[in-house]
Amino acid sequence: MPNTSTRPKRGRRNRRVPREDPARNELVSRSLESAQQCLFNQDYGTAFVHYLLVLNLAPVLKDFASESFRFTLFKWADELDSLGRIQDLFDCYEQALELFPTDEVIINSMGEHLFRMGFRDEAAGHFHKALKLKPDYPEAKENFYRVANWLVERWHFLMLNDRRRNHKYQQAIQKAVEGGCNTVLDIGTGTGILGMCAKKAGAAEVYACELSKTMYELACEVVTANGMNGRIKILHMKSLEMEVPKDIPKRVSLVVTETVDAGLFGEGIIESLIHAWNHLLLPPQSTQDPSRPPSHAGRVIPAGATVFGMAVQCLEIRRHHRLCVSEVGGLATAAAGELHSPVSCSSEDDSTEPYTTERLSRLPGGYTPLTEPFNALDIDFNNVQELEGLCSREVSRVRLPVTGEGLLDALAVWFQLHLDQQSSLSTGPKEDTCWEQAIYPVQTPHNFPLRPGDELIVEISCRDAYLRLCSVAVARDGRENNPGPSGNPNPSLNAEAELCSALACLGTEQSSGPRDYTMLECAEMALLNNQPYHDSFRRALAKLITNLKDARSVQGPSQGQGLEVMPLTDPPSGPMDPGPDPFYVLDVSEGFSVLSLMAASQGQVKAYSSVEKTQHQAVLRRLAMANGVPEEALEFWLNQVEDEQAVLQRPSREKLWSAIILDCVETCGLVRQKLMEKATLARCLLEDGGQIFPERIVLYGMLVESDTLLLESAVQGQEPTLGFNIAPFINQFTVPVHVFLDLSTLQCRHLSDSVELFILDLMNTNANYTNRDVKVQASASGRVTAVPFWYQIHLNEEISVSTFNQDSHWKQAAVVLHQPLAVREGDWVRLAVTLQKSSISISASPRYCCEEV
Ligand code: 44T
Repeated sequence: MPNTSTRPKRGRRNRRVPREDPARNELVSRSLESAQQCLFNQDYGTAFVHYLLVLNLAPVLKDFASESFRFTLFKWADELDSLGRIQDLFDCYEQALELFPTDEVIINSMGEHLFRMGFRDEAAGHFHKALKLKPDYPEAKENFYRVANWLVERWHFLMLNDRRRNHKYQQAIQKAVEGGCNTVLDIGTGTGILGMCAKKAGAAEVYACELSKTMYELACEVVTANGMNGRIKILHMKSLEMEVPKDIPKRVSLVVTETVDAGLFGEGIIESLIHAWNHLLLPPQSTQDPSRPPSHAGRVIPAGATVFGMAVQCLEIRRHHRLCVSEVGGLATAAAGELHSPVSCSSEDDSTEPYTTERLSRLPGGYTPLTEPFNALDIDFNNVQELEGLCSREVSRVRLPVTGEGLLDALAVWFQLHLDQQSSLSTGPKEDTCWEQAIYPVQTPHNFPLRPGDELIVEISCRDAYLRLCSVAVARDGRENNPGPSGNPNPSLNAEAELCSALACLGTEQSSGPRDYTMLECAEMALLNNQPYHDSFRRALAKLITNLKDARSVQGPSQGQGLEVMPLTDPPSGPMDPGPDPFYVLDVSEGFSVLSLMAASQGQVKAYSSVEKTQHQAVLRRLAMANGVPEEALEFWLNQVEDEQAVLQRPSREKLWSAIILDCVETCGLVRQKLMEKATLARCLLEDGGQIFPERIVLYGMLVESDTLLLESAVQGQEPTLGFNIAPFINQFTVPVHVFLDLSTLQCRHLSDSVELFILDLMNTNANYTNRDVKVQASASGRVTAVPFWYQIHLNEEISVSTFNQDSHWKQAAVVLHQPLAVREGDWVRLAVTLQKSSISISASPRYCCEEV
C-alpha cells in the first residue's frame, strides 16, 4: 500500500489559483481592448461578442466591466429589436444572464423587451424577480406595478376577501367529501384554496392543476405553508392536457372548479368539463343504478348555472362602443364611416370579443333597465351530453316585453352558480357582490329607441364555447324592425361615407380591400365622442396659430425660427403659388386621434399624425376630404420616419415644429411612461413661440376612506382565509396604485377637499421639482385608506381639460396606503409626492396639530 503521507501535498495556493496562462491573459486583454474600441465605434454587436469572451475567460473582470457590458448589451439589443432579430436578442440576454444571473438591471431590461413583444406573463415574472433582488429599484417597481395585474389578477383578492363565497364553496365541498367523494381534482386552483378545503374535509387524494406559472408557484408555496405539502399534488398544466394514469393515477369522484368569468364560459369551463367527464372523472351517478356509492361516481362542484340577461340603456356603455357625435372639434364625422368597438356578438372577426365586463352598479351615470331580467340559459355541469350539445344547439330566440323607455345600448348578463342542490352564488347587478356582469353592447351605427309595449327579439347561441347574445329585432305594433349591425336607417350617411371612402383610398395601397367598418378601441371611441376635449384643443390650436402668424408678420418670414427658411422639400402640389410657409404640427398621441386633422383644418398648417393603422389612416383621409382639408395638409409621420422609436425629430432638416401634441395621461389614469423625457426632447424641436400641448399638467388628489379599494388590493384582516394561511403569499402581489377607477361611483367617504399635489411643466422640464410635501387637512374623521388622483391638463394659460369628468375617456387612479391612517376632523396629513422618471408616487403620514402647518 502506498504511503500516502510521503506523497507530496499540493500546496493551498496551487489548488486555489489557476496557473497563470500568458496566452490566455493576452487574449483577454486584446479582446477587452477590442470590445472598448468597438463600443467607441458604436459597433455594439462585435463589442458584445468581445465582452462575452473576456468575461467568460476572466470572471474577475466582471466588477470592472459590468457597466460597459450592460451598456453594450442594451444598445445591441435595441439594434436587434429594430432589425426584428428577436431570437438573437433573447439569446444575448440569456448569455448575459449566465454571466450576471442576479443582475436586476439586465433582468428588468429583458422584461421590458418581453413586454414589448407581448409576452406579458413572462415580462411580469422578470420585473418581479428584479424587484425581489433589489426591492427599491424604481424602474423595476414601476414596471412591476404596471403589469402585476397580469400575473395575479385583481379578482383573486376580491374572491379571497369574499367570505360568503369562500364559505359556500367550503360547505359544498365538505358535504360532497363527507358524502363519499374522496378523490378530488381542483381545476384552476389559483391559490390552492378549494383543493385545501377538500383535503381538510378528509378527501383521501387531492389533485390540483393550474395553467398560470405564477399562480402554480404561489399555490405550491401556500400548500406547503399550510402543512399539506405532498398531500395535494399540484400540476402546472391545463386540465385539458391531463391524462390518466400519466398525471393522476385514476379517475376522480369530484371535480371542483371556479373557472368562470363574468360571462360564465369565458375561462373555458364547458371545454374543461367535457374533457374532465371524458377523461378524468368517474362516470356520473346514473338514474338506472342509484345504488352506486358516491365514491364510485363522478360529480362536479358547481353542479350547474342559470344565466340571466336584461336589456339596458346606458350612456357610459354607448359612448365607449358607438360613435355618438356628428361633429367633433369642428370636423363633421359622417365620412368616418361605420366605427365599431372590438366587442361584437358576431364571431366573423377574430379581433373582436363577444362581451366586455362592467360592474353595472358602478357605471358613472347609472343605467336604465329596458326589460325585466330574463332566463337566457340553464346548464347542468353534471350532464356531459348537455355540455357537448351546447355548441351544436340551435340558436334560440326569445321575445322580451319592453318595460322601460330608452335607447337600447346593451344586453347585460349575469348568472347564478349552483354549487349543489342547496347552495348557490349570484353575480347579479343588485347583489351585494363584487362580481362584474358581462356586457354585450349594441353596435348599430344609429340609435335604437325602445318603449313599453315593444317586444325585443334576442338570439341566444353558444359559438366557440362563448355564450353570445344578440338583439336582432324589435316588434312594434305587430311589425318587426331589424336593428342588426348592418341596418342603417340613414342611407344618405352611408352614401357620403362610401364616396369619401372611395376617393380617399384612390392612390393609396389598401391591401386589406374594402371593409364596411373600422375598429376603434373602446377608449379611442370614447375619446372621439368627447366634444369638450376636442373643442378645447381647437381653441388652443387656433390661438397658437394666430399668435405665430402675428409674430411672423412683425418679424418678417425668415426670422421667425431663427433659421434661414428654405423652400419646402415637398412643395404643395399644383401650379399655384406655394403660399406662405406653413406651420408644422406633430401629433404623437397613441392610437387613433383626430387632433392632427383639426390642426390641418386651421389652414396654413402642415400636420403630421402618428396614427399607425392603415384603417385609421383611411378614416382620417376620408374625414379630411369630407371636411375640405387639402390632401397635402395631413401626412402620416410614421410612414416618413424609419425608426419608430425616433418619432421626435424635426419635420425636415431646416424646419422646426410649431406645435407638438403629446399624449400625456394614459386611459388608466397614470402619467404616460417617459412623458417628461419626451417633453424635454420635444422642447428642443420647437420653433420660437412654438408650443407643446399640453404645456402643463397639474395633479390633484384627495383623502378617502374606501373599503372597496382595500378589498381589491390585498387580502384583508389578520384572520386566516377559511382557516388557511394564504394572505401573506398572495399579498406579495399587492400593487399600491389602482388604475381604471371610476372615482365618481367609487364607494368611499371623502375625508378632505381635493388639493393640488404636483405640477408637471412640459415646456420647461428642468423647472420641475422631484419631491413635494403637501399638507392636507381632514374635513371629516375616519381612516384614510387611499388617495385617488387625477389631472388638470393645461393646453395653454387659459384652456384646460380635466381627466375627472363625465365626458372623459380617462379613468382615475388611486394610491392605496400600506397602512390606513386614522384622522380626526381638522387633523393635518402630510402627503409626500415624488416624480421619478415620469412616474408619480404618493405616501401619507400624520402631521400633528402642534406642528407648524
Ligand atoms: N372571475 C370572477 C374569476 N385556469 C375568474 O389560470 C366568478 C368575475 C368573477 N387552470 C363574475 C363572476 C366571477 N386548467 O388562475 C386561473 C386560471 C386557471 C385553469 C387549469 C384549466 N382548464 C383552467 C382554466 C382556468 O384557473 C384560475 C381561475 S379561472 C378564472 C376565475 C364568480 N365576475
